[in-house]
This record gives sequence, structure tokens and C-alpha cells, in this order.
Amino acid sequence: MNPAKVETASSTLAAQVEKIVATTPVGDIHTHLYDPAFGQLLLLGIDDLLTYHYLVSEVFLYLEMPYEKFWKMTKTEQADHIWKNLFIDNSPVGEACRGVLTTLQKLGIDTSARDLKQARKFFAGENPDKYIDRVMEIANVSSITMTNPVFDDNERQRWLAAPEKVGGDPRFKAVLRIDPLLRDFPAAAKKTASWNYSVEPDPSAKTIEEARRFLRDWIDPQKAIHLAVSLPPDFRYPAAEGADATIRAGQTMLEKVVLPVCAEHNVPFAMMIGSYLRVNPDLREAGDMLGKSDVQSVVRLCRAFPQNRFFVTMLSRENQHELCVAARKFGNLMVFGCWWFLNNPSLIEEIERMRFELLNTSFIPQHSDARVLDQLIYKWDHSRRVIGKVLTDKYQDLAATGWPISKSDVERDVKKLLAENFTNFLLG
Ligand code: RAT
Ligand code: ZN
Repeated sequence: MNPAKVETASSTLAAQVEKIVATTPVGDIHTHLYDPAFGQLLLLGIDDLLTYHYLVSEVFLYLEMPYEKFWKMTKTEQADHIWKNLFIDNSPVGEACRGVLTTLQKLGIDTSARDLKQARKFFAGENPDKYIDRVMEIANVSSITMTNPVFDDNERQRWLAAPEKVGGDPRFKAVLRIDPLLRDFPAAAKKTASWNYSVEPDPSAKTIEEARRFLRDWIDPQKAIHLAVSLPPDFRYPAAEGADATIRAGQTMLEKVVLPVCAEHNVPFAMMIGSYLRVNPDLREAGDMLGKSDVQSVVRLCRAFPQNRFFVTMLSRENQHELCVAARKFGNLMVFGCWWFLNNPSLIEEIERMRFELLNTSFIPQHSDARVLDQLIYKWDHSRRVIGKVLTDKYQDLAATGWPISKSDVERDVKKLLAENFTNFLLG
């Protein structure tokens, strides 16, 4: 018997693909969400949605307000200020603004009322544990990957204070995030030494051994599914001749500590490349930007470390084509997501189109990067729409060759894109 064919008349095909994309659960490879045992680290609700750092930088587009004045406000005051300036006094056409509205709408809040009080009332008294289930159901996300920065004191304390509680929620998976080890080894060494590891700013054999012990001591209890780092645009592998001691030490940590420990634990290493931090320090977390990075460094790493697997995303639009081509050359390279400033429909569309053309269905089209639980709703709604649209076009092109497209083909492809390419790469 022939498998059920999808209708290839364009409007019907679009509706069928859209439906499959909407109803296939997502395994979200990168968020900044936390399981409820982390207490206040889990952000949710309207005030956290409005004070998202993407919106903080946008509110300063309109107003010349002294930064300090903004930072002195309470969270509620900041949210009021952002609501007034970005939603009421101007049209909220930007992606991060639209996201707040999609989220409210999908939660059943009447956006036509333009009423912040009503939204606040909705969120008051939500039980986080139950609310997580509700948001995951609306967003159709089956698994949330956390970002667990091991050098962050607040987070570290929570792991140490209640190791049996934090990280035990099956809806959430841990990822050991190690930025200072590669970006600022002197600072990482100082901290690690204060935690009783014999780690010194000069990466001697002893320091290397102790830094490995430090990572192992975290990966195991966290049950980290992979390790991750965000790197600046000037990241080079190998480091440029004459690079300073911090950069050289970072390279030693990568080659001698991070990659060997990932290999021995059989976990991938995620590299998010292209972020310049605090180009405007007054904006704090909202003050980062992007720069063009070096794809050939990724190529050299994939070649030099065939026993390692790399998830890679890059922040600059200009890097996307070369990164796709690199992924064609190395089975140990899995491209993922449209990161941060790329997470906008027009850019997602062009990037996914190119990825389908160069990589078929062997990539991870998106991650949410949600910092506030409720953001899962809009980030996935908006991205799913674009992925569905591009995929429809690609099936349409196939149908034009006479190739039959069955419903089970589409289901299989979408499952891979939204979940299995990620989980299978974890398994190696
Ligand atoms: O997208 C973001 O929220 C950024 O601030 C970063 O957190 C980035 O995604 C990262 O993981 O470094
Ligand atoms: Zn992130």
C-alpha cells in the first residue's frame, strides 16, 4: 500500500506541513531557563518578559534617559517604562516586542486591551511547577536545555546547597557552561584555586590535570549533556602568533582540558561564536553585540579533534554560508540555531533556506535562547512558522520533479529537525 501522500497543491501542502511542524515536539538545545529548584533563577511572567535585555536596549533607542536612572528603578518600574515607550508611545513592530504580544495572546490574555494591569493579574500567584507544564504544552516543547555557568557564584551556590534537588527535574537538562576558562583564564584560575584545585594562571601539567578534575567534578553530578562556551569574533584556532598569555592559556585549556574531558565523557562541545561583550557597558547585559568570526578555526578544530563532536552556531549573518559548507565536510560538526540577533523572521528564513539547500535535513534549525519561561511560546511559534514556510517551498520544488511526498516523510523530517538531530548527535 502506498503511504498517505500529502497534497501538493500549494495551499494544502502548506497547511499540512505547517500542522506537522506545529504539532511535533521540540527538544530545545539552548535556553537560559532553570528548573524550579533553582528558585529565583527561573524567570517568568510579564515583568520579566518586559525587562528582557533585548527590550532594555530597545527602550534606549527612543529616550535619552541616564542609564543609572533606569538601573535604579525596581523591576516593575522598568517594566512600566518599557511598556509605555515600546508598546504604547510607539508601535511594537520589532521581533522582541511582537514576541511579548504573541506570548500574551497564546496565554489567553486580551492584547487588544493594551492593559498591563490585566496581564500582571494573570501571572500573579502562578505556581511555577505547574506553569512550566502549561508553557511547555502551549509551546510544544518536550525538553528544555539549561545553561549552567559553573563560574557564576549564585548558580554554583544553588548546586552546592541542594545537589539532590537542583537539576533533578526531568523536563530540564544541564549544560556545563565554561566561558571564563577559555575567555579569561587568569580569572578562571583564581576562582578555581579558591575552590581548592591546584590551578595556576600558568597552565602547567599540574594545572591541566587539576582543571580536568574540576570539570569532571561538575559534569558528573550535573549530568551535563554537553559543555558549552560563547566565544568572541576574534577567536582563532590556533591562536595567532604573538597572541597574549590569556589567549594562549585559553587555547591550552581548550586542547588539553575541555576537549579531552568532553571526549572521555562522550559529550559534544557547543561553541557559540561571535559575541563582543559589553560594547556599551552602561547597558549591562543588554550591551553586547556581534562581529564576524573565523569559520576556518572551526574547520581546523573539527579536523584536529575527530574524536570530539561540535555543536556550532555563529552570531554574524556573514558567517552562515561558510559555516554551512564547513558542516558538509565534517560529520563531527552540527550546525544549530539562529542565534540572538539572527533570531528574526527575515534572517531565519534566509538561513534555513540556505541550510536546506546545502545540508538537506541534517542540521538543528533553531534554539529558543529563552531567558524567561513564557518566551518559549513566542520564540517557537515564530520560528516554527518560518521553518514551515521554507520547508513547504522545498517540498513544492521536490513535487515539481515528480517525486512523491508522503505524510510520513514530512513527519520524519520534521522530527529530525526539531528534536532528533540534537538527541542523536548527543549520543554520538
Ligand atoms: O541571547 C542572549 O540572551 C544572550 O544574552 C546570550 O545569553 C547568549 O545567548 C549566550 O548564551 O551567551
Ligand atoms: Zn544564550
